[in-house]
Amino acid sequence: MIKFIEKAPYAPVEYLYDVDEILYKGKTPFQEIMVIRNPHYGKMLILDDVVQITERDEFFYHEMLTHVVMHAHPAPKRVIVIGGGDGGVVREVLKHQSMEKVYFVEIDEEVINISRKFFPAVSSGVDDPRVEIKIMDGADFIVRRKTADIDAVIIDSTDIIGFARTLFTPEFFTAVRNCLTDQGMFVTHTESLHFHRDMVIEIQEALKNVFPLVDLYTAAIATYPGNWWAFAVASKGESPREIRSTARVTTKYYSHEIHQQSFMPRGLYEKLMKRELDW
Ligand code: AG3
Repeated sequence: MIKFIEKAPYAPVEYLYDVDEILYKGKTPFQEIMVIRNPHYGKMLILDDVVQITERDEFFYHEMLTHVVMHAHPAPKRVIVIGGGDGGVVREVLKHQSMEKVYFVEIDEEVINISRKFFPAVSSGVDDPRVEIKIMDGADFIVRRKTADIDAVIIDSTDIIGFARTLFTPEFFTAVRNCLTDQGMFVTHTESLHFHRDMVIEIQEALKNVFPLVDLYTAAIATYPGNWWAFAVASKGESPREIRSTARVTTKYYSHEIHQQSFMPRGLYEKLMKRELDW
């Protein structure tokens, strides 16, 4: 049987997947795109040899990346999604009836096209009339915006290397803050607490230089290295731990209870930030 090996960025491990079939392989100016089928996970989208989504478990990541900030806001209307060309976050954002406008900013148009073809259940929202697709660098899009009218900015980038790095600079975080409303929320994935702990801490610290309130929640993602995946969330003062939205969305994993349980207990968070965890 053919195998696919992910050499996890910044982690001393490799993940070996059985491959039933290679469905697509192609190159864009930005990266190599591959779609394979695995007996358990179903179709898998792979960019530069790194697993991005699988049919079987994508909803854990997309729901947890999207719904925490979308429920911490009373009624989000205008959202910017950066990256996530597969459309998973856009699909989740559109479940909120308050939504009027989604700016979907993806640097590589091919990821959107391939996802439309191979992952229609994930990209189902990208052609919704409320969605405006922008094919460009997300950092440029944010820096050029001059109005503070966005309720949530959601970063769904590839790993924090290569071209995704521009989305993790102090300048970028400042530009994000400037385009958010007073109740606006920012969220990004920040890799794994096991393998990338320094990065998790550094992003928390960088956000604290820009935002009055910064917090961290986690979710278990089977196909990402380290599996215990961390999300950084920042706001101008409103706590993301609180649920303010009255929206009723249909999800497979996210719930209000999971929202509250996903945040890192304060004691553990303090220890993490002081670099005192001994594991
Ligand atoms: N974005 C985060 C992918 C990180 C995966 N890392 C890894 N496998 N080493 C996923 C995009 C899904 N919309």
